[in-house]
Parts: sequence; C-alpha cells; structure tokens
Amino acid sequence: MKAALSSIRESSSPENEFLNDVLQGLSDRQKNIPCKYLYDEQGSQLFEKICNLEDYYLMRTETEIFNTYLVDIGREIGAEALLVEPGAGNCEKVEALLNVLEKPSGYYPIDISPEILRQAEKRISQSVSNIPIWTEVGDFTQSKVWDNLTQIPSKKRVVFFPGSTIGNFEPKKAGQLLELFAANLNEGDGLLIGVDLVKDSVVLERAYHDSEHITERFTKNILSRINSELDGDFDSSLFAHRAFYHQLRQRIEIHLVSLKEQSVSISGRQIEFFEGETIHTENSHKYELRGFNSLLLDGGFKPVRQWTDSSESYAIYYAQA
Ligand code: AVJ
Repeated sequence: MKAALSSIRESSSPENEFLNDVLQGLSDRQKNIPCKYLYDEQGSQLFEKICNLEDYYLMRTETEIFNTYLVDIGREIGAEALLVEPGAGNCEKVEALLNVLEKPSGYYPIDISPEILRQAEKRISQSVSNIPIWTEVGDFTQSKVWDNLTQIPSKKRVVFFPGSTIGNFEPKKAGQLLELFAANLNEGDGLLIGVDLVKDSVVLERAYHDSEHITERFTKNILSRINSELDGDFDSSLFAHRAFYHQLRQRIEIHLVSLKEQSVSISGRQIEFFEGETIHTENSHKYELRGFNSLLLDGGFKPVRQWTDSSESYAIYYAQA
C-alpha cells in the first residue's frame, strides 16, 4: 500500500497529488490533511471573511502596522526593487507598498491558484502605474517554482511574505522555507515578513474559534472539497471544529473531531474514525520577538529592523540576505 502510493506520487498530476496527500495524511496515526488544501476558491473566500472578523486580530493589526510605518518600510526596501510575493492571495498590502516604493522594478506573485494570480495581475496593473508584472503558478515551498525568477532583471529582489503565513510551518520547516527564500536572493536583497506573536491564550483561541463560526466553515470546507473533488462522503455535521493553544509548542492547533465512530469513503477507500478521533488540519505558530529573530538568523537572514503595534501583538520584520 505504501509502495503503491509513492509510485503514484512520482507521476503526480495536481489532482492525484491532492488524493495522495489526503490518503497519506488520513492513514497517519494522527490523521492530518496538509493545510494548503484549505485554499480552493471557496476556502479563499472564507479566509477573506476571517480577515474581517472582530475576533481575528491578525490582519487588522498587520494592516495597522503597515499603515503607520509604510514610508519607513519603503525606505528600508530602497529603490528599484522587484517585489516577490509567495502565496500572494489577496494583494491589498502589496498595492500600498508598491505605491510608496521608489521606482519599483516589478511585481512577481507566486501562487498555486491561477485564478488568484489573474485577479492579482488585473488589480495591481490598475492600481499601480507602469508596473511590470510576472506571475508564477506553483507551490512556493518547491524550489523549482523559483527557477524562472533568475530570468527577471532587477537590481534588488525583496521577498514579501505578510499575513503570518510563516506560522503555518513548524519551526524547522519555517527555517527551511527561509533558506529557500535566501537561496533565491543575492547578498543585500531583502525579506519583508509578518508574524503573529505569543499572547494571552484566550485571545489566541478566540481568533481561531470565532463567534460567527466562519473559521469552522473554513476548516470544514476541506471536507466538502474532498467530497466533490475526490469522490468522498464526509458528513461535516459529524465533525466538530476544535482550536486550542498548545503552550509548549507555541502554536494554535486546529482539528476536526469525529463526533462518533464512523467510516468515510474517499475514491473507493474506507477510512475509519473512532469517536473523538481528530484530523489535524492546521498549525499556526506564534513567536516571541527574540525567537523570530533567531529563526531569521537560522534561515540565513540578518534582521535589520522590526515594527510592531503598541501592544506587541504582531510584528513585521525587514531582514537582509
Ligand atoms: C493564513 C496561516 C496566517 O494561521 O492565522 C486563520 C490561517 N486558519 N484561521 C493563520 C488561518 C484559520 C492563518 N494564516
């Protein structure tokens, strides 16, 4: 069974990669599904709703820091920079940044969704005058997805990674991701990255278990996606959304809890759940300011400056390769 899975993986098209990853994850002792699959069209729309929730302080706090220090941040980045944005998604922040930069040489978003890239391209070309745009479709954690970047002329590259997306990666993986960014930069190039900070667990847990239940819908959307794309028969009312802060691991964990013993079919395979068994769908790691500084250093960057809101709830760092 293991061998069969890995041989399918070698010839993987995007569809059977999703199937492989789901079957693989659901056969682990702690069942899991990689969180990148949360973001189909529906999931991306729900995530945008999350960003506007009162309980979800992350996006609003990051925007507040951006608005307050935009000129400062622009000065740190300097002139003629090519902004590279892995996992571009909703690009409101890059618009403001591109508009404040001195002669930016272009914008290079990377995303798994061609649809999102099309929208991004359209929006940026309307709101930022004379900006060359190159888009790259793919999973930004794969090094080959970065290969085309070498052909784009620029005096300076700056990787723009806002939204605390880095928090989705376990610290070791996060370090490796930073190394991948650094490998695609020249000395003196930059990284502008947003990260959520450790805080009161009640505040953290509310952000991931919001009173309007949007996060629950966002998480359960993965089950609907499996049903429609992978011929599954999940009944999402038989799973509960659970989000808790794990003090030791410094992260929010999100799980779907099976409310009873049940069997689910996915593309003709049966997956068994015992009552209370969970599917781990997401981690959102939180950092202390000093801890994130060390992560940057481990990843091959020199931290240059950081900006936070007044309650040190969230931070934006500028670092150099
Ligand atoms: C996109 C990874 C920053 O961890 O806060 C929000 C994703 N998941 N609510 C986060 C998310 C559920 C989000 N990131």
